[in-house]
Amino acid sequence: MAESNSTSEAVSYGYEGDVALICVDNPPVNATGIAVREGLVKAIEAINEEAKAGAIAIYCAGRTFIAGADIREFGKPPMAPSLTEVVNVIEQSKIPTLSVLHGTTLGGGFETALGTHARVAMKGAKFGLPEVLLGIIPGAGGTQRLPRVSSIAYTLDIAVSGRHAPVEEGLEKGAIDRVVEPGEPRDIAIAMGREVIAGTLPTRRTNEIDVTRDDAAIEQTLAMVKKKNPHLINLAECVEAIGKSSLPLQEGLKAEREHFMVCLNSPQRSGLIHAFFGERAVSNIPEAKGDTRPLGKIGVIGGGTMGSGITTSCLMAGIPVRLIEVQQDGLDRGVATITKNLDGAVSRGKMSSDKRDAALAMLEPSLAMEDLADVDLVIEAVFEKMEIKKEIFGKLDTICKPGAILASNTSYLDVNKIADMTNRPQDVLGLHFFSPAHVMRLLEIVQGAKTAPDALATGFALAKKLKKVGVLAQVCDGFIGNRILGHYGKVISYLVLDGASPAQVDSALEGFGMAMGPHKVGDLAGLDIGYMTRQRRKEEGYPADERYGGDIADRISERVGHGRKTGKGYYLYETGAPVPNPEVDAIIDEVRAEKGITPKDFTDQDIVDRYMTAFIAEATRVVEDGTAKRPVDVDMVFLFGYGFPRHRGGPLHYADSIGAAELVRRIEEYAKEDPYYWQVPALLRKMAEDGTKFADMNT
Ligand code: T1G
Repeated sequence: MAESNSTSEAVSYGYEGDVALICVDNPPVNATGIAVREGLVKAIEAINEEAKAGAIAIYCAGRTFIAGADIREFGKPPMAPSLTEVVNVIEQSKIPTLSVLHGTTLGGGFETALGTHARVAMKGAKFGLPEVLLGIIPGAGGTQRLPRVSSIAYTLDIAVSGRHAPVEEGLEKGAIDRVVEPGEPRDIAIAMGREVIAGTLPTRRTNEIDVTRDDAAIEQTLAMVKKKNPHLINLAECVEAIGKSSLPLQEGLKAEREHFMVCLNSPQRSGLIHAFFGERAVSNIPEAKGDTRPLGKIGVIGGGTMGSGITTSCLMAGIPVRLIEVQQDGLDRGVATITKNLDGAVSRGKMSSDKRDAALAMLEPSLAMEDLADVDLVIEAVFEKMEIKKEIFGKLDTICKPGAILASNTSYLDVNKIADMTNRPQDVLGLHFFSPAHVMRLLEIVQGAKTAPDALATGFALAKKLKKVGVLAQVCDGFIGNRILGHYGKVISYLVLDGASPAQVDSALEGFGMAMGPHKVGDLAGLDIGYMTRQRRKEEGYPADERYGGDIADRISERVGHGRKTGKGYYLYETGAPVPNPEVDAIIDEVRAEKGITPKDFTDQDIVDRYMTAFIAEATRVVEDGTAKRPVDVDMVFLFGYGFPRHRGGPLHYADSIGAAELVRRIEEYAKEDPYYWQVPALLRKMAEDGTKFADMNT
């Protein structure tokens, strides 16, 4: 323990002269679990009892001041004292209290600091109230105390965005009282305690400060959040709570608690916290640990959309890239796209112009594949034709140095076949990026049958360097994401064949939380991509019993256009905003007539239920056959690669809210129409029988 008297396994206190010191030491981020809460209360009470100190300074050991409540406790029965009670005890201490902030003081951590009478922060540290990112709101006084030391407007900014703010900004806004040079938290605690005693560091008790109402800011923010995020109930609850800060403090805290409990009990909280831990869980696997190979310099083959996006991502992470193209004009186009991507990052405030210049300086374009002789890892991002990839990997096998990793960005082709084109299959794996590759965070890391463990671990090391979410996938057509997309994409075509309009399907799924309906997505990406895939599959031969749902889409591509890039597809784009295209209705009627289909009425809920049941069925098979390691890996693929609504946690987290028995019932009902497409996965039937949930498989 850092101090001589421990009041719990995570908190101790001691004295330096007339400054009392309370140290919180609860790795990894000093979250306010029960030991911290109990320890803080006992320490404050003991010091006031002993009455030997003129000031009490709270500091933390380790990498950061308290980074929040312990998220792992959510959903479990609450244990007293609550953090709200702890913060009240700190604030009501007769002896003045202060806190020393370093690292990232977040959520309940910053609320604890707001209970102290002065907040001193180290230069470069950050603070925030990110609870809304977890589907909740600040629940230990943040919505009531920050307006008192700063303003309602600033509290709305910080608490509704959930952003991490620099302490220097907080100083300007009154949230922080002093910013000091970085140093040992304990030393700073002693010095600042002495300043409180000397009166050179002023103290303020928020329960003695009234709030200036700002109803305009409240109303304006309420309107904004309801428009921007209609699915997230917690944002409005947060704004309402902040609006009650003009009440006396204890009444305001009570009101905050009521708003907090509405959110805590919502499925959104469960989904967003699953997303928080899931993002970390996917790389917390044995395959991602252990020895890795160097990542000093990377080669990228292909300067098209994907190759230039991948190159941009590596350059932004500070990794030099040698970009290979076969023609000068292709190479020039690639360099121009990369330059545009980097300029976009600067204009979006994602990087400084100096960093952009430095990144560009690390780009070495070349027409000679031989220039890849000294790179540590090559990412092939050329046309999705197996013959082309086999030829390239055959050459790389002779050009690249021993131990260099050879990766393909293929989105569905067999990585094992590619590996067999080389004498080094142990160096080969798939690194499937998602377009735009310098923006989308998902990276499917595809393990070949012979991929060496250190090569696979290096794939995860690269994901971390690129700040991507690396998910392990096994080889199959489409790996995890595209395989499941390929399945549920069919149910969308069946819905339109059987009676729904493309616009109704889009609107129903956007109401479920999808950022954009599938037909709008198709128009945006280009309908020709799906058209070519369907023709390829036709050549390979669809299963005889499979109901072909592509006739409508085929005729749209053949007669109308490929979406936005040709000015029309499912929608018309003359005015910019998408308008349903009447030509499509004529095609739909024509195909239904040819197939003798009498259109049925579907409610929006019918559409969501069929879509999600198909989605979950294939996702279950992907877990069942081991293509994905666990349900959480499938969830993260769709949160970080496909725009699945984050507050739903992902398709299999959402499946647990429906239950396996109901899902089996639905599939059996739908199977009466189409027994080939609607089949119950064995795993799902077993779950229905034994009551297990997907969450039980995520350990
Ligand atoms: N509770 C429990 N575990 C946490 C945690 C938390 N609040 N924050 C981080 N961890 C774990 C994380 O799972 C990982 O564990 C390890 O710490 C390192 O985290 C009442 C109710 C602080 C910026 O939302 O944003 O307070 O995988 O890998 O990239 O109003 O963690 O090693 O086993 O992310 O350096 C509000 C969430 C909570 C902050 C550090 N606080 N955490 O990032 O490391 S709600 C938050 C973060 C609340 C009050 C309400 C980040 C970080 P493991 P890491 P990092």
